Amino acid sequence: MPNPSFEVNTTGWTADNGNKGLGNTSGAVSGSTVATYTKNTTAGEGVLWTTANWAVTAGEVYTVSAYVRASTVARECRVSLGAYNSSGTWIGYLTPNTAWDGVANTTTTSWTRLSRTFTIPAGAATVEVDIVWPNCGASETHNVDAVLLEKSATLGAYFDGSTPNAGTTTYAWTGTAHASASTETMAGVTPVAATPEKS
Ligand SMILES: [Ca+2]
Repeated sequence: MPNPSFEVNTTGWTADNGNKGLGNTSGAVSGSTVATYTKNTTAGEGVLWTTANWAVTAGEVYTVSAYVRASTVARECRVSLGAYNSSGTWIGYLTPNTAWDGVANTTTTSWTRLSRTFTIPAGAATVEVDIVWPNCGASETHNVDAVLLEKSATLGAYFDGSTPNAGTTTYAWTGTAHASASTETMAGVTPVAATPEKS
């Protein structure tokens, strides 16, 4: 997914019922900056979500994760996938495979990693990533960093295209750095040269 670590800007993300920005007041999970979500002056649901969405097929399994931290007041937060049908009509948040997985109370002192695994249901054509504070206080600020969406049933370590290569595992952006998807490639075994046959 594009812009998972908020190192350049907040392009590709939309703040509902509040405003988005960049911050780094207490350190980042990945890189040096994080996204800030600041609720408007009315308490209620706050959402930071990806403006772009991704084509999916029924039966596919995805795991989405994000690191969240409260700036001022600890709050319940969840990471989710929201789905649209083939006409682009909002279906709603998908039901996670494990109820309540991925929901936690944040703290102001450390990062909490939330994750949820979803099987794409029939009728869903695209999904977006949603970071949701269901009961956000007025004017509160919360931080998000290192968002990962993988086509996998298991939660892996966060990476993006700027993650330093490690051994034979390499990382890259599929396009412009921080504005495209990321790849993690593990080098295959070098083929053994065939032994020439005697002629
Ligand atoms: Ca970051």
